[in-house]
Amino acid sequence: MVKITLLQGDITRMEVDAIVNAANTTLLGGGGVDGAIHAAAGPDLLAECRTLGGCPTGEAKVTRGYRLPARYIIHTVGPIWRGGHNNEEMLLRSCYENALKRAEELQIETIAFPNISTGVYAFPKQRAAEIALDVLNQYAKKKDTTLKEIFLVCFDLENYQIYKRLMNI
Ligand code: AR6
Repeated sequence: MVKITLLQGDITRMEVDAIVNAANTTLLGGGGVDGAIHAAAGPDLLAECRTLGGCPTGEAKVTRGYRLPARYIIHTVGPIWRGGHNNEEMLLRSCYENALKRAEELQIETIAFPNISTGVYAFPKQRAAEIALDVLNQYAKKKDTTLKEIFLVCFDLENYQIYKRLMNI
């Protein structure tokens, strides 16, 4: 069983093996959590990102964490919300699934997720939380994984309260 822990705070401060970034398809930085991660990790992160050739929506790619406490960053690209009939839900699900795949390949024990797509990309927060918890609760039942704990790090109070309600805490 993998433990799922809800927190409110800044994901760049997390002392975990990997943090997940909500990036864009260029992987060359931006605002929101992406901007905060690049600012905290330092310029060597951008240099490594330039070698990756971008990342399609729903997929995930790994870099080192540089000046972050986290050893790795798993960059995923959430869907931009365009009304809900453009495969947004499946793509958001893929972000969580593919980030977990990368974590398994790295054979790490702890990972922290932000609330992918719920900022600049405007995915409705309640629905995004339901999708994230659906994937993570399913994954938590797995026995053949090195992962021991998954942290859900909410930056804004609204997301934190949505997750608290959905997790009955
Ligand atoms: N720690 C944890 N969560 C954070 C932090 C932080 N330091 N800062 C913001 N959040 P967003 P998106 C939360 O906009 O919607 C970027 O420009 C925030 O409250 O960062 O996937 C990229 O380059 C929200 O709940 O990502 C892309 O162009 C969540 O992170 C685009 O934004 C996601 O908000 C991606 O948009």
